[in-house]
Amino acid sequence: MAKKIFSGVQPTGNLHLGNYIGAIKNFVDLQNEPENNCVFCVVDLHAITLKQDPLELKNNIRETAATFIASGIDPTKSIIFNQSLVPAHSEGSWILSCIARMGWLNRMTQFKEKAGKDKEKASVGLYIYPVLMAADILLYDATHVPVGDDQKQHLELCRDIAQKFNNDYNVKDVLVPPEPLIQKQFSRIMSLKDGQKKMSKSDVSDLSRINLTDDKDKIVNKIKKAKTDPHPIPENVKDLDQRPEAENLLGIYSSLKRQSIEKTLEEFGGKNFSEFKNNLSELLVSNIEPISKEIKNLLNNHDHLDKILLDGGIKANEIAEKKVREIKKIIGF
Ligand code: AQP
Repeated sequence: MAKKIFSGVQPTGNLHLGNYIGAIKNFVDLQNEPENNCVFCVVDLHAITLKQDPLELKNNIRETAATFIASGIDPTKSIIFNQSLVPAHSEGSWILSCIARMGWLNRMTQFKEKAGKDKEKASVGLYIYPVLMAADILLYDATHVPVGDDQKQHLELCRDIAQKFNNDYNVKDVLVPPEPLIQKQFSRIMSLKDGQKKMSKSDVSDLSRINLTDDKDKIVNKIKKAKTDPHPIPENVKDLDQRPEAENLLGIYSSLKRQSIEKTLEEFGGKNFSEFKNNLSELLVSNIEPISKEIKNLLNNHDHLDKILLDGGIKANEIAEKKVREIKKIIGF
């Protein structure tokens, strides 16, 4: 069945292996099913929920677009644009913030994590971030949204907002509640330094993540230094319980090899980590180094990248603006 796909990535720098395995690699697979219609957005309006340096933000918008393309997203097949080019996202977000309930937003764990202890000082934008995300998705009638496991709760909220709008205004299916596409396995890649923490752009330690711009030497060094435990690799999945670092590294390997973790354990069960790490490094280098080189290539031509984003923005605007007009008419504007 043809799917309408929407997903976004924040241009906040340091795009990493977690973003690749949890999101971007799946974007490419979905795009390559010819019947699908895909929209991939550099969500720069989301990025400013935390303070950004203007010059860095501009660079990061281009770098995120370059990462999409270098990873295999083809602008002739998919729409690639940055969110701030399409005013309907902000307009739709305001309207939907009048549908969403405070109680729903109060339950969002990502706000709690990102706001930290001092919630009073967090931006209002950070609090209503999931409403903007709902607008992003609903404006394109997206049926499926590929995301990492950390975005599951935001997608449930998006479905609630869509259903409440349809009920409140007594309209059927004007806003389409989307299905999340979250991989069953390897949907949360963990830090290389702490198997209990998500691999994240904002981790102060660069050794905690493989950046998609890392070269061969950096990748090999980071895997060499990645935390493991003193035991050999087990032969059964259940023996990975309580061994989060081992599970994470084996998961990364399995995901890139597109095989089950059981198959990986057949290959490496009983062996020590140094042998496994050599294989993992090789696999990572063969997957990530071509992307990293292509990102650098693409970043040498800003005009080319800006044109891709602008052309994508024009196409996205046509779709999103039409939807906002439909919503405004229903509301009585
Ligand atoms: N560690 C991860 N494992 C699997 N998927 C992940 N994603 C992010 N981290 C992991 C998925 O990547 C997509 C884009 O994420 P984003 O850039 O919009 O924002 P994020 O989730 O806030 O990324 P970070 O790295 O976690 O940033 P910080 O450090 O700022 O919190 C999403 O689909 C996300 O699920």
